[in-house]
Amino acid sequence: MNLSKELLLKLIDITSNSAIACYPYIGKNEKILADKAATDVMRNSLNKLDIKGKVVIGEGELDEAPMLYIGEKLGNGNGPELDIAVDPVEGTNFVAKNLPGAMTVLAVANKGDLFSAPETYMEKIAFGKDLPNNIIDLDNTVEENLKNFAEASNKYLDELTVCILKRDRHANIINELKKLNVNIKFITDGDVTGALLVSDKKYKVDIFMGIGGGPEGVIAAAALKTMNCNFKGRFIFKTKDDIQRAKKMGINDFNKKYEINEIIKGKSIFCATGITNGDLMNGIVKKNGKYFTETIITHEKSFLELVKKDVSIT
Ligand code: VTB
Repeated sequence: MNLSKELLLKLIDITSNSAIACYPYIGKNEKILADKAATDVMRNSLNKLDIKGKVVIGEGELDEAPMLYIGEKLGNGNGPELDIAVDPVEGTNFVAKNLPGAMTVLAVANKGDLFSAPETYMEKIAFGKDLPNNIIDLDNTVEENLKNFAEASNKYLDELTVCILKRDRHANIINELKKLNVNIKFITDGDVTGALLVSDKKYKVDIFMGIGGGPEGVIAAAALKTMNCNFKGRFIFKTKDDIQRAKKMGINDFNKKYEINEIIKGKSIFCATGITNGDLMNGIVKKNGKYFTETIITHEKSFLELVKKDVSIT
C-alpha cells in the first residue's frame, strides 16, 4: 500500500503551508496572486516528497506556469508512483473577498486510480451513505430522483435539502425543487465543499446536484468514496475543442455516466486546509507569532479527521 500514514502527514503539512501562503491575500481582491502563492508552495513541497507523482487533475493542460498543469511530474522520483489532483485554491473568489469557504485541496491515489479529467463542466449528483446507489440517476427527472430519495430515506420531500450552485444554468432544476417544496441551500462557488456536505447529517444537506467544474467533481469524489457516500458524474463536452482534449485523455464515450468507483478506482487520500472559515473547517488564524490551521483528511474507509496545526511564522 503506497498511501502510507507518513505520506498522509506530509500532505497535511503541504495543504497547511499552501493555505498559509494565501493568508496575505485574504480580502485583497488578488485572485491570481493568491492562487500563485498557494500553487508555488504546493509544487515546491510536493517536489520534495519521495514519490514519482503525476498531476492528473490540475489547472490547465499545458505548461501554463505558475499553474500545476495536467501531466506535470511531481516528487523527487524516489518512491511510489502516484496520481495527484490539485486545487491549490478552491474558491479564489472567496479568498479575494474574504468570504467563507476557501480552502487548499489535494487528492492522491496510486497510479492509474484517479480519473484524469479535462477542464470542462460536469453534471454531478452526490448523496450520503447507507442509501442504495440506484435510487438516483443523472437521466432521471429531478422529481424522480427526489421522490426515490425521499422514499429510501424515509423522509417527506419538504424535509429534504438540496445544495446547488447559484447559476442561471440551474434555473430548471431550481424551479423543479421549488415545485416539490424541497429546501434549497445555495452556494455561490466552491462546489467541492457543496458535494461534501452530504457526508454528515450535521451539515443538513441530503443531496448535492447541478453542473460545476469536472476537476472539482473528481476531487469531491475522492473524498466521498472514502466516506462511503455516493457520487455520479457526466462530463459535458460542448465544443470541438472540448472533445479533442477529452480524446487526448483517453475518453471516447462523451456521454458516459461515471460511477464513483470509475472515477476513483482504488484507495485515495483527500486533504483540505481551510483558508477562510467554512462549513467543513475553520480558516487560518494568525496569533502570537503563529498560524493556526484546520485540515480535513479522509483516508480509507472510516478515516475522517479534523487536524489542527500551529505553524510558527518565520
Ligand atoms: C464550481 C466551483 C468552483 O467553478 O466548480 C464552479 O466549485 C463552476 O464554474 O469553485 P462556473 O463558476 O463557471 O459556474 C468555481 O466557482 C471556480 O473554479
